[in-house]
Amino acid sequence: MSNDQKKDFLIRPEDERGLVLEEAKPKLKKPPLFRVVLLNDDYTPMEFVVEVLELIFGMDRPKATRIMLEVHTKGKGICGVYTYEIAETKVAQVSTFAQQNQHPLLCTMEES
Ligand code: TYC
Repeated sequence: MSNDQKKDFLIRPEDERGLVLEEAKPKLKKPPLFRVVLLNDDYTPMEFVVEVLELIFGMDRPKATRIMLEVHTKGKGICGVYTYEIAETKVAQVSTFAQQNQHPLLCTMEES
């Protein structure tokens, strides 16, 4: 029997003590992302939409105005991309704020 064959019968000290450590597998997955989308309507004032974009999505006035006009002309526009719970919270904040001010503004989310 060769020396290599003999080695196959040896129990390594760590196995003998029932302790086998596996190498850690880094398995963090990126979370799914969701676009928060604002929809156009004929009644919500432009100034109110700009305020929503500033207050809830942290945009400065020039960006908020640009996104509002994009929604106004194209029918919808993306306000931001977030993980599920943050997107859900943004949608709820927009809806609550619009209802409190009696505007029909609609906001939805879609998976990116
Ligand atoms: N279309 C609206 C108006 O003319 C303005 C508006 C813009 C409404 C964006 C909703 O998401 C919206 N007053």
